[in-house]
Amino acid sequence: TIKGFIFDLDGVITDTAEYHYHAWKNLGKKMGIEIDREFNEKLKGISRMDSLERILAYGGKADRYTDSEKELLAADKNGEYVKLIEDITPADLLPGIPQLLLDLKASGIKLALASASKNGPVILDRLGITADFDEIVDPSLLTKGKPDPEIFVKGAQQLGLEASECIGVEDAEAGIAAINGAHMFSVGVGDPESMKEADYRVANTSELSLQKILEAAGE
Ligand code: G16
Ligand code: MG
Repeated sequence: TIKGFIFDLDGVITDTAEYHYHAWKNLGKKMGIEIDREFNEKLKGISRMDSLERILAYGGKADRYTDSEKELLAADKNGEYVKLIEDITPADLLPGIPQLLLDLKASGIKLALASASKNGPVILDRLGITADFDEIVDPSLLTKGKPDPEIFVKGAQQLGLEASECIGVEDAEAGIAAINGAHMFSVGVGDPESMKEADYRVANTSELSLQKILEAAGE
């Protein structure tokens, strides 16, 4: 039986994926690297420094900057991102998420957050849903980021549950790979092509229904 849901944050609970995109796009411009939406799909769920490395490799500038310059570039991007998330309110919960959280609570299913974002706890607070989560995986303690399963494995451990008792929800290719690698049932939100590895897919969060997900997972 399913006893836990492990959620990605950006692009699933709220649309901060869009803010990450804008902040990376602007940083890319400063470095002479054009970031479009297609390439941005490869950044979703990827940690801040790993994202920067991917962008530099994509722009053919992998060996152009020292480690301390890269730290400054990542801090520059985060500075813009932190400004963009300042105005988040509970109204920024994506459609379908408030109802899903209510249904999960009514069913006694425990919740964990598995976000690669170091800004995750602040965003949950601004959305007013910190108390809904039983556990938050601290991304600074991970040895490997998504697509490695570690963040979802830890989420289940923190909830005191087996992987087979948990469902993971993601909007990123790397995130679905991480859930599948943790041997959990994966729910993918978004473009069918990038979500093709998910066990169950919806086009957007408004289609997320606890009953349908549990049925799809064989409950
Ligand atoms: C998120 C985003 C990524 C971002 C990462 C790190 O992961 O999808 O684009 O690079 O967090 O965020 P920060 O720079 O705030 O630490 P997730 O796992 O919530 O989708
Ligand atoms: Mg995401």
